[in-house]
Amino acid sequence: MYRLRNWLISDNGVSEEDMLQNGNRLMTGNGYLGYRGTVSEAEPSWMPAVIVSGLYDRQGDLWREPVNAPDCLYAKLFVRDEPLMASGENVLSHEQTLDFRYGIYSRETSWTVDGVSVTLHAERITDICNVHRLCMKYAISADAPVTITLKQGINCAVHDLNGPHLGNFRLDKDEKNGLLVLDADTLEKAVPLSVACTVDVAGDVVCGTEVSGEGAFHVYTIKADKDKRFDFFVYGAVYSGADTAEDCGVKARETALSSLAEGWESILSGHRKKWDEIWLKGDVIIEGDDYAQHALRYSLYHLHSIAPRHAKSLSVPARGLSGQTYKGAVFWDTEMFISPYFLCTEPDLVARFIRYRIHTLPGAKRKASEYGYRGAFYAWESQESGDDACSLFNVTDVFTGRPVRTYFRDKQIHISADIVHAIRTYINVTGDTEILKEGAMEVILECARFFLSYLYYSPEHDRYELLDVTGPDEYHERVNNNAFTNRIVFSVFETVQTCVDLLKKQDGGFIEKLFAELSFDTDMAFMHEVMKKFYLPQPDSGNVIEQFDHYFKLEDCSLDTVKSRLCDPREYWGGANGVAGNTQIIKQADVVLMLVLFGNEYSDEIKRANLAYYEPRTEHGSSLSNCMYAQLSCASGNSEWAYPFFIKTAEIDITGTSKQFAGGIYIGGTHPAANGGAWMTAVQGFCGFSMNDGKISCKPRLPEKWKRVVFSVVYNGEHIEVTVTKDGYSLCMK
Ligand code: IFM
Repeated sequence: MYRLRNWLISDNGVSEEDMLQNGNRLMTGNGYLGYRGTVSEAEPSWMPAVIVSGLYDRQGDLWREPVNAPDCLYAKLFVRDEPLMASGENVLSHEQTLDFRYGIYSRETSWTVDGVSVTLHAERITDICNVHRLCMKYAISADAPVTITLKQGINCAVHDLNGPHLGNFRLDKDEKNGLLVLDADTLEKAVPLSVACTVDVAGDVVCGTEVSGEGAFHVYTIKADKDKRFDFFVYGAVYSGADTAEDCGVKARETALSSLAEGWESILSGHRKKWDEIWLKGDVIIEGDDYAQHALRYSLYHLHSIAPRHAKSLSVPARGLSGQTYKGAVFWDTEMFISPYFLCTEPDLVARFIRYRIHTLPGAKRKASEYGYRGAFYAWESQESGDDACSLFNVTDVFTGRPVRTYFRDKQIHISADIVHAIRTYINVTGDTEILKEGAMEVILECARFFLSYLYYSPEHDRYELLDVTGPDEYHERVNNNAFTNRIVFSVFETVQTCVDLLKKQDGGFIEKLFAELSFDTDMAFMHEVMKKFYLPQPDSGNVIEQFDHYFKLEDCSLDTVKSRLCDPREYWGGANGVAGNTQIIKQADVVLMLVLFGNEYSDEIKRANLAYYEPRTEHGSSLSNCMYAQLSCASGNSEWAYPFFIKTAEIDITGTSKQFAGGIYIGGTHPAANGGAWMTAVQGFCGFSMNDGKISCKPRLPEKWKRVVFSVVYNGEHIEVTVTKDGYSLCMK
């Protein structure tokens, strides 16, 4: 069972299910590597993983997914050839803990063997200073004489969802330095990956080496006894051809050896210092509500542990670096749910996300043309090239085991508009128009062009419409005039106009040249025509906005009724045969999301009417949903109603109770979008914080329990501390 206190989260579970959950709950990461919170002797079925950001591979015709590197911190104890496992029957006590202030994972396990108790205390970090580095302290003690064997090294027996992904293994040993280096190549594109490790051990131990199909290991014989402790310090390194043009093996070797020379204490102290700096900019203090405080900080920890500070152009996958779920792909989650926090605290990270979209523009153009459109249709599930990793059959029917045709890839056209929305918000807040010249202006124009070629002119209504789309509510596919999609696409056209005007003032030559290169003049003229007659669904007489054409005509039954129709708890609710498809039950915030994003265009009355209508009809089957209901509720004056939605969002990776399967496909992992949603709700929702039109403001509407909230933002390059109470707010330069 897990326990949360201050900056610590612990769990003492040993079942396979616990191991799986703790892999997410206790994970450490540094934006480049994600190391799951599994014990170091983990069986492959417990899903240990070292996920390398930006490196993907495909096995045969299975789904492309991120590469799980061989584990260089692998370690397993034996007494008389019997392994000591966290799940063993001879376990006396076991606990794993994550210190999420500093990203330090630790575990303490005691076993009894023939009346002798053996204790292991291990600590490890995914170094936030040198992102290629993994380090572990592994301390063994016993209360009586016993001979213990430790097998430590590079373990290749990793569990892949759709693997394996590596081949052409080459091993290099450097006995003098106790170094093991394993080089391998990915199967699909032969991208090199190298892993190295070396060990520093104080005390009287005998060391041998073991090389097998499972990997390369040092094998230590330890004569343990009362009052003796054996401290092993393991220094590992990972490099891939996706992040360096240099020889990965050489780099991994150098990093492992330089870490050995530097030593655990110094590395740990640098790592802590960097985390202190991160929290200085990124922390949020909530006074009066300890649980909310810990849960929010824990959410922010997860965001920081995947933030790609090491790369100029990289984004974050929907399940962070917690595994291979969702193909390690980048979704709209980044732009709509994760970017707002970083935009206020470390805007450089948002620039990196935008550059990733600039860099993947060719993939988006290929996708548009594949479907017969012009411009840029971004991947629903994007990997390193921007080609869509989303399969046409993205869920499995639980009854037949057959793939189900889904339309996420083909019809969630709002993805291109979400990206433009994020660019526009970035420019509004930072004033950094250079990014437009780096390629973001081209992204905006190509996205606009895509929508201009996608839309439909309805002669009957004399208006432009968007037909055959899927909105955020994925249970209703291929609908017409999804209110959210129409509004956000309209905002793409508005953004074109705003950014063109801005650049004309700053550097007219640039925009003229770009228009000429892209032959955009005709599109621009057409866009102006379209804007005059673009259809934006409006509230009805009861102030409710219909989610899409004829949504109100669908069966209006309760969530419980729909649930009662399920024949299997893992059944997929959407698509042609799903239980929700022909009803008004929706998966996640859709109209509500639109009202949050474009809040200043709608009255509180409209906001309240839509909340009241849609919430009982929402499953919240996506982790992206609760935070939007919470924010809209705050914006329309009801913080108490919002509070439980906030808690559900902030605790999602603590409780681990979110959906683990979508129609037979494993979707577990961490939830960065919800982590970002927790921040949005606390800061933008409860504090009513906004940074718009050159000024910062707050409209406090704190929940009853909250006395004071303190957070930092970067504005015009300055760090500002914002303090919000029930009665007002103050700003202070840091
Ligand atoms: O992007 C989301 C989507 O909105 C709902 N399904 C999960 C995706 C990844 O988080």
